[in-house]
Amino acid sequence: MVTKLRIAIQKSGRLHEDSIRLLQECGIDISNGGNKLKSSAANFPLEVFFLRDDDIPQYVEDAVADAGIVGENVVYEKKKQVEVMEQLGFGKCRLSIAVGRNEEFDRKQLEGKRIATSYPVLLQEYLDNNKITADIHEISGSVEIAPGIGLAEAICDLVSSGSTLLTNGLKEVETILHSQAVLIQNKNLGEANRTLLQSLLFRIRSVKKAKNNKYILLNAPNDSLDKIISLLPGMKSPTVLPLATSGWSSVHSVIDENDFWRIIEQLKGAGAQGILVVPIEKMIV
Ligand code: PRT
Ligand code: ZN
Repeated sequence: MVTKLRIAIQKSGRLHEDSIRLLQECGIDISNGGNKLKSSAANFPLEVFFLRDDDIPQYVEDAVADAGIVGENVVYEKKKQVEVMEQLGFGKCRLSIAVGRNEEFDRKQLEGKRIATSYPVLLQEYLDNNKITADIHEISGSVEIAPGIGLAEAICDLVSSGSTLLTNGLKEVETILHSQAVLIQNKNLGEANRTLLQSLLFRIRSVKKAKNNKYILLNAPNDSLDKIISLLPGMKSPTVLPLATSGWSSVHSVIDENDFWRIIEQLKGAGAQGILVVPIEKMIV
């Protein structure tokens, strides 16, 4: 029997599409599930299980799936025996404490208060670390309405844009955890599946690296080449090709997108013209 890597992703919800997209960017063809529980990739020995995100760490710990894609918030709340392999750069949010918009806040004011949350384990850790005793009310959804209906004085919930807090008259006062989607793996993978997962991870890292980098092309007068090359070190060193117009060269390199905005003025100041910045699909370093 051919070995297949089994990976669990969210069936529907905030991480579903980005998880499918990441696999597709890794060159892996899978349908997005529909009503199915699982789907096999056409061109990689991979089977994808579609599950509720909360269940993914357990399935990976139990080796029903070899690996999974899930938020760090879920991984650290569930405390399952799984290994976090890689942050994936999507599903970013934070687990925060929020109180009524008009309340003064000091950590110590949480003492003896009721705090509503779906993350009792992470909240308890935060309270213990800060030597606060409070009453945790675990609720599974719509945590943000708890203060308004008199169930709690504070909440501990995921925040991304902050608009849910705003519309419920709350303000974010403490961040307990910064979270994003991660790739997790079973701790006792067999040799064959470990090798397959390493090859998937290699692809994921190439895709991630490509996203942060851009291919840059520009024209430069030859007497500025030293300066421009020092600004654009690239993967090894830039490619420099002569232009048809004498005294000019074309310089090609790879640049971190954030660095581009920092050095653009210096490139122009050094005489660079016709600067093009284009996306890179995969980057193997
Ligand atoms: O059905 P299933 O159990 O699989 O899904 P779910 O409903 O439990 O999870 P889902 O799809 O809502 O979220 C999946 C994961 O996305 C979470 O575990 C986080 O890792 C990540 N994520 C990123 C978020 C958010 N951003 C987020 N903003 N998860 C939830 N929210 C909620 C938050 O709980 C609050 O209700 O969005 C609201 C706040 O958003 P803002 O933009 O108003 O601040
Ligand atoms: Zn869930």
